[in-house]
Amino acid sequence: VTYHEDADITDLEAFRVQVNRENEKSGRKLTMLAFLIKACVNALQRFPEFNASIDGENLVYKKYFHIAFAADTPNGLVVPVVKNADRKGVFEIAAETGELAKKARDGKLAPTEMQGACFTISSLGGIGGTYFAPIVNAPEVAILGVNKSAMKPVWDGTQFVPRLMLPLSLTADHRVIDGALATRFNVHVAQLLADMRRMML
Ligand code: CAO
Repeated sequence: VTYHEDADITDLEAFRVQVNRENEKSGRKLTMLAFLIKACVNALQRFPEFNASIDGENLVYKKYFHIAFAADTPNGLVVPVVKNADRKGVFEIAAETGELAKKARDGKLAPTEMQGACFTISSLGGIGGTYFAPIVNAPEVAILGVNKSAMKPVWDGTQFVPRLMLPLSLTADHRVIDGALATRFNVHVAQLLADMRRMML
């Protein structure tokens, strides 16, 4: 089943642009994908049911956090893996996803760089789309789809204000994850993206 949520990334995107401007000379760059990976790791820690895989009749809970991301290449879709993403900062993750995506496009990914993921993110945000229903990358039990953020009028209780909204689509295997839990996971990810200070809570 796929569950949809919009995350208000107005402040996060402003922060990302500001930090990238500050680091222009060093060549280091933050991407929205890196923040998404960090937010998902936090959500997997909060909701361990998502950090699991189905092995025959057994459900295996993972204590590590390997996050896969879909990469579009001239030879089709490949899914490289950022290992131990919980132990890496956003700059490190952004650099690693950049390197893995380049290797993927060049057809140079080693099999070990595409194995062992706990959870997958499929980001079409650089291309477009409003929402989509990604298919779970078995034996994982959930995948997060992301589309292009857009400025939308959001009611703040007094007036409509323009906010940058990021569409999230979480597909979860209903044999393992109920709808209430999936929606809690989505809400948590959206809250983290709306205010990254929540990562410290
Ligand atoms: N909303 C709006 N803009 C976004 C965005 C989003 N959600 N995500 C990225 N962008 C912007 C980026 O900011 C970037 O602009 P700047 O260069 O000005 O910063 C631009 O789009 C290009 O981003 P990108 O997509 O090249 O880079 P990325 O790090 O966001 O993503 C990767 C890397 C590998 C995920 C991406 O290149 C890719 O291959 N996406 C396709 C995945 C796919 O095919 N999924 C479907 C699989 S089937 O389920």
